[in-house]
Amino acid sequence: MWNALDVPDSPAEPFTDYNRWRLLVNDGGRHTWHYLRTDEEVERWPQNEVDRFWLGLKTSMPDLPPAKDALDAARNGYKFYKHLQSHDGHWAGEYGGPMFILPGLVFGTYVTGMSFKLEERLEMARYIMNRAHPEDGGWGMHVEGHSTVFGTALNYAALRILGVDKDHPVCVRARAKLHQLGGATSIPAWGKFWLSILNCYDWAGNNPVPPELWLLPDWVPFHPHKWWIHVRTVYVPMSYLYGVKYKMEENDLILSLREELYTQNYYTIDWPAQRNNVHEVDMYAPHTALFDMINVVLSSYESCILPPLRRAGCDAAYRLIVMEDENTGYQTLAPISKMFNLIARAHVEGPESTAYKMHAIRRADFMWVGADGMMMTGTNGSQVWDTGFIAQALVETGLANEEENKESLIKALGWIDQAQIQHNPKHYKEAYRHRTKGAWGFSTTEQGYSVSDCTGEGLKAALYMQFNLDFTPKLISKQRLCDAVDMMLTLQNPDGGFASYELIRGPAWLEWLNPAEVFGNIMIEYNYPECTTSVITALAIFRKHFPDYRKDDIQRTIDGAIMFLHKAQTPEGGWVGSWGICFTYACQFALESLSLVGETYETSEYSRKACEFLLSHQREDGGWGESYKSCESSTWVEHENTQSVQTCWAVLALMYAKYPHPEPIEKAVKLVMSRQKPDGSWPQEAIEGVFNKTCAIAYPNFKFSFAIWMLGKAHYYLQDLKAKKLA
Ligand code: LAN
Repeated sequence: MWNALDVPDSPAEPFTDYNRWRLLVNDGGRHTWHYLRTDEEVERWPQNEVDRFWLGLKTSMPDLPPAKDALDAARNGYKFYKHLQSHDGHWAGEYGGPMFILPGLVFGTYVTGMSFKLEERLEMARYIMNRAHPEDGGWGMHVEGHSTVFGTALNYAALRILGVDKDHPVCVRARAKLHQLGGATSIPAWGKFWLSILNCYDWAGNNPVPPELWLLPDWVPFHPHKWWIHVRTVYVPMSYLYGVKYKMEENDLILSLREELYTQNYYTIDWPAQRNNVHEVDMYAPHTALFDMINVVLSSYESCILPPLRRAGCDAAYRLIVMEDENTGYQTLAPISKMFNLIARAHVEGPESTAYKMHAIRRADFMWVGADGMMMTGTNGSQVWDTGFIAQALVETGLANEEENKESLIKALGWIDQAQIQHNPKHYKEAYRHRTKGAWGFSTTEQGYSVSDCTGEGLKAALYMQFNLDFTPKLISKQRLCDAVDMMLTLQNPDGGFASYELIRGPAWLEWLNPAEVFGNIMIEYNYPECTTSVITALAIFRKHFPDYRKDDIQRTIDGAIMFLHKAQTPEGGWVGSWGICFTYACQFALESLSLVGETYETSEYSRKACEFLLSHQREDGGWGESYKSCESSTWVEHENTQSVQTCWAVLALMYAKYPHPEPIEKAVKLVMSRQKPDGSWPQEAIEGVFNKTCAIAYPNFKFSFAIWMLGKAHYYLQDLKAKKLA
């Protein structure tokens, strides 16, 4: 057990000295936060603007002369944002939002006997406290969500393990909320799983997660290699841990948690009756009858498992765990699988092994200190994504050519150059991986997963910086640009759309077997308007420079994608966003795609309908604002406040569609300019992103990149409209 943390009642002020935290950026954009304990270290390693900004400390960026016009506002925006560029050329950023990730870091660390530095523990506790729901003291699925059993039980247990006393006011309040919800028995499946690992929930209360599925021949339609990559990658270590029924040893804290988390006596709970007990506040995707039936069958198998078969299943899962670790430098695809893999490796190989040590070290890639404490991030960063957008924004707005920005562009290109993945994974087909050669991922090359749209945005950024600017070195060879194209062309699905990491591998009915009641559309890949657009716009720009390379393939791909986008438009005229909130996000992408084939407001019914749809949601103040709830229900839900980032997406969409009337755009530009602070930055507003329908996730750099992009572009767009009118 870790020693008790004596923390103040209020988490408002840092529990550590914030002047001592530093973000170390190395190895291709790797982020790790360090706490400097001695004054000597502080002197040797001064805090910089990047540290100060993300820690929420006062930056030293001066107030700027007020912007005269939209382009000037974009320029001021970049004067500020340039200071957030790291020395290696990329933009770092906080990638928080989900509230079910940090508990996993705490639990995995605890059950395997790893440790945290005291300052990390203090700030993790503070982060959790700061995120308690102001009204009821519980926690939700994500930072803006309502309190759920999932969020509350996991974060409560994490706080206690971190060392916060059960009589601390935050714990008392949270426990009351949890008990009001009926206690942890009705926690959703992934919560049951974590609590079982902690030995605070009986394995008999879980639906089976049999590792034997890995022994099925690959052609079986529901073989797990056909599942969406995130579910599959989480399922691999889960099935191993379930197979061995891993649980940590009892200790006083665990015994106490068994009392604190439940409203009834832990030892009298009817565990098998809890398997499908999920509280309605948590429920998004209820089990289907088919899934429940399968679980009945699998549960009876659990009482008479064939030990050699189970062993073989566990061995197969374990082999995949090892391959995943080796493919990703022990970070794995995302933070949930990271911690499950870590536990499995520790269980098999012990604390002296390289795997244990590497896993312990690579936890740091996900540990981010923000203004409210230390969180675990959704991936090891969003490096390519953020750098790709701002690079394109600077080139398209002409700001890239301004003398004072040239050096930053050269650095950004250098970073994008090294961020292209040039090889296929070490363990490739045998680990069920898709090609990576030529791709860009979402974060770093070491993490090494190709994503369709990250390749598109990475390629566009590279092409823009290499070909549209005369002062940049031409770092990326034609061959490598062609590799990116080849890679993207492998990802088109038969109906023309593009999914996220891979082709859609499994049948649609696999969604009926979704075990995670809290997420929707997770069992297989789906086509997304966003991903589809990033790919085909990149292909179109590539084609301008290399018109002969795979000419017919590129044309066929674009045509197919446009057909997909036509079909995906909702009857109201919008597109449902899956990775950003929500319609404004997806419309921006879809209309960019349509513009590629000359479909604009004046030439295409699809484009016109989309513009009318967007304009019907423009507010009096000129902006747009939709809630993350739009993503849950796939229907427009207004946010109580206008959002700058969404306003930028909507205006970009209208400009892609060549919307001919200036007024709505002018109004929106004014709104975004009015939100700019005197130092050129924009304040943080509501959360920007989403995944799996229900979980919001933060893209705090969007408020810079999309504002700069939109304002700079709108400046010229409005000038053109005026000129046309005069002519
Ligand atoms: C991301 C982040 C980036 C995102 C985009 C590139 C924006 C998107 O267009 C494609 C999908 C992708 C790569 C994506 C997929 C799902 C992720 C990895 C995340 C939203 C970040 C966190 C999330 C991951 C699933 C979180 C872990 C939780 C589980 C349910 C396993």
